[in-house]
Amino acid sequence: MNQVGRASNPGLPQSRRLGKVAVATMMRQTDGMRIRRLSVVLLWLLNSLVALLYPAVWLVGAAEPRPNIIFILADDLAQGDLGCYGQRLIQTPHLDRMAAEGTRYTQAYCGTTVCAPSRASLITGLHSGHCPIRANREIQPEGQMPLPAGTLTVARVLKDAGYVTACVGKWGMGMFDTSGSPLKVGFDHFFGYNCQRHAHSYFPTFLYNDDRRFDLPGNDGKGVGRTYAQNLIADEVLRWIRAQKDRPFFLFYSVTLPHGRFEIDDQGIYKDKPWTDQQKNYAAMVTRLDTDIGRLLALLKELWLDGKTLVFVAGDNGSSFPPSSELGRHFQQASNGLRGFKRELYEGGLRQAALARWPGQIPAGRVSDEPWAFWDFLPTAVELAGANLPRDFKSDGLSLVSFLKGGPAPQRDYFYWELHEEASLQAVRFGDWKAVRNGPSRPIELYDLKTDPGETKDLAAKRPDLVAKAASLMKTARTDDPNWPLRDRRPAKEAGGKVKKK
Ligand SMILES: [Ca+2]
Repeated sequence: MNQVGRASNPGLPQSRRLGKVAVATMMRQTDGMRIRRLSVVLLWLLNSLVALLYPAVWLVGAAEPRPNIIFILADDLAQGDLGCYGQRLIQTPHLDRMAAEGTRYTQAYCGTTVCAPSRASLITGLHSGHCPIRANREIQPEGQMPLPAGTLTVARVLKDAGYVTACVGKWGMGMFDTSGSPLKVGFDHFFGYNCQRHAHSYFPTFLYNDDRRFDLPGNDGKGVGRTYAQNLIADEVLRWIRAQKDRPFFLFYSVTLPHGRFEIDDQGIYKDKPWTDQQKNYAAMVTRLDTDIGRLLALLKELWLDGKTLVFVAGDNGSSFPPSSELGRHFQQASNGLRGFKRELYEGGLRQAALARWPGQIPAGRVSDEPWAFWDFLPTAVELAGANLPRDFKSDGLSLVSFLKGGPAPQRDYFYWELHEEASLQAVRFGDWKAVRNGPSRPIELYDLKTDPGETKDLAAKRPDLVAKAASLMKTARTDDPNWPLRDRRPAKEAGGKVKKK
């Protein structure tokens, strides 16, 4: 074919050039040679036809390759901490670029507004009216109330579908010797803090690699030390991704930044600012989160995994401090124009910073104000992985795959949340209506999020019909669980939420 090609007219399209020269050449040959040549040409034409049709065959006949899935959950990150949501004093260039290269969501809802139950909702595909963990429930001396044996998780579903899975960062849903160990609910690998209280220190005296504890000499667990834990965690994330680059993987990167205590090994670009140390530390923690996510995104590019990997970034609950606090006043980020923060079920506690990036699949630069929630993640991952769910399992969520790729958000009747800290709080959103009840004996408050996103005007007295609907949903959207009775005050024996390890 090369010889034929060189003799042809360069002005003609290659197929015509080849055909014309091939026919002219044949006429100079003997009959035997003509037949052989004709066979060659026919074979060439057949090959060309197959080559032309091959992409269509591929598109119709083969499933799309399954993407890697990374969910980065930042602890107590507020929407307003990030430049792409309006922050001006704290630098987050990588996340801002991620938003420009992907989609930014303004009404992405967490599971509920503290760490453990928000995570539990994310990984079980259940809202907090069905989830087995509906509060932070402490176990002494280390760990939190474990996920019950047999809990279905997104990690288990993906692992069974052939994904390799890891959780790196903080866990908070059961120590290694319980049914809630990350290594028993579908993760092949764990690295970091198992216990949430332990994760309050950024200079801990030890961490875990899988279930093996290792010491960090030179750390005292009290705010000073030689090893900043996030540095090890960020390095482990990169090491693990590198090791898995040839097979589909799911990474739950549960970053402790920027949760208090506000500790950092280097205040970086904020060192010389005329701010308090706490303000410098907080800004440096958010920027470190940004830098470490930037390292992860750069590695995906280096490994040519960029177009094969869906990356989510989200906060796990609203800001941990009020707008009137030292940090809130300075950074003006705690509520971002919304009401409430962590531990409350108003929008400031529930709406998270949330970005999704998957080049070629998720539209770049899109900003969506359509609501979705953490319990949608499991069905989304199931669809992307082509995985199957057990027949007797029903997620409260809906797959977001079409929405992520630029379509409308899936329609649903309502979103539901509850939280059991002091009182049992409940909230429900249907359409643009939002109802909050701060205890079973308290009145239901009603807000129109379309005209009043800051939840300032309680319309309950004007719309008893909607209050009745909310009351009905607060009853029917949940299942009773002896661990989580609806009550107005936590009994004194549970003060601090502490339970001795059995
Ligand atoms: Ca949190």
